Amino acid sequence: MCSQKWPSVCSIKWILLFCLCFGLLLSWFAIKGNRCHPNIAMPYTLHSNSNERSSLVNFLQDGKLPRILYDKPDIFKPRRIDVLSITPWLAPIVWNGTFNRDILNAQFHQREVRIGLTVFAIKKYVIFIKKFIESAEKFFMVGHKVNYYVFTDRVNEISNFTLAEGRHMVILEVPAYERWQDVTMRRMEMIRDFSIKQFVNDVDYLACVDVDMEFLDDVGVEILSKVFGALHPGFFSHTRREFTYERRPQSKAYIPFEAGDFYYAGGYFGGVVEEVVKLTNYCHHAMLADKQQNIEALWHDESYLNKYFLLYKPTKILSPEYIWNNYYGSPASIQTKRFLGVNKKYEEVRF
Ligand code: UD2
Repeated sequence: MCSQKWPSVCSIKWILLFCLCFGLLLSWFAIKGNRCHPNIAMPYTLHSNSNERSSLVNFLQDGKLPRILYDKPDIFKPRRIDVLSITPWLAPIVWNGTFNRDILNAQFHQREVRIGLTVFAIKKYVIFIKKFIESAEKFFMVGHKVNYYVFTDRVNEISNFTLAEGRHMVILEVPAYERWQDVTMRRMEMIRDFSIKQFVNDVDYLACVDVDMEFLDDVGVEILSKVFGALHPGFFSHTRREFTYERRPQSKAYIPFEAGDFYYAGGYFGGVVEEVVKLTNYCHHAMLADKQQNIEALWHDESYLNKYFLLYKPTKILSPEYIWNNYYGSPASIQTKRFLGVNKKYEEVRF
């Protein structure tokens, strides 16, 4: 029972209870306010007044920080356990299921990156360009700014393509070397020279690939890094000794049996333009030095590329999904074939 004296003990209890409830209500509104703004996650405590706080909110909105919902990465749940997804020098190996392209796209869109795709269609290889470009329009860097750099000796045989917004084709007329080996090796020299005089002004990244290929699934910004290469589909599960590196010590491409990380495909490398200049310059000079000694490396440009990546490790490696060939079947680890070799009869296209 309450006594009649004011303020009685009972009244004080009621006042305290009221204050407690009011306090709880205020805190609930504060929490709800913060949660409503996705860029300020709780328990982010802002040690600022309301003016500072609203200017931070404006800053975040002005920066157009993306609002993407995605699962939190779980330290104890690797996305793939059947394959190696990081090298001993901490370069990611890109496999299907290991990345979220939405997050990557948002990051690269913020930087408004421009990507160049170099491809050579010399002599009869011009027949491959149509399928190559049409499939690239469907799957290569969709939504980003892309320049196709088509090197050819047959300018008139390159048809007009309808390209999506922000995508352009640049046709570069170059000489055709007589031997197919020289055609494939001299790509290094030409990519280097055009990178220095043109690409460096046009694009941030380059991807340099073979033309007798077709895109079958998305190839996006997940491939981009300072310098990247791709695992050759025929050797990703092989031992060092089985790699078809150049084994003659006289060659600049020489790699002894005890060395080597992976066997990289000659038909896929890239990176920021400055790094592509270093890579192609190295390979071209190594090839010229060998030529003076009358040596041609076993797998031409591919042998020099493998030597380069042994000495200067790539900062990202693409799994063979990115350069598959059905000749190697369909192993379980290859969950998708993003870029596939077109069947070709060598005797028909090389001569
Ligand atoms: C492998 C490599 C290739 C290169 C070559 C060296 C892959 C998928 N391919 O392919 O990059 O290292 O071995 O021997 O890793 N080209 C022409 N006209 C020609 C000949 C070649 O345009 O007359 C261009 C074309 O872009 C072609 C590329 O050079 O895709 C490589 O030639 P290839 O495809 O005949 O070489 P291949 O299949 O032996």
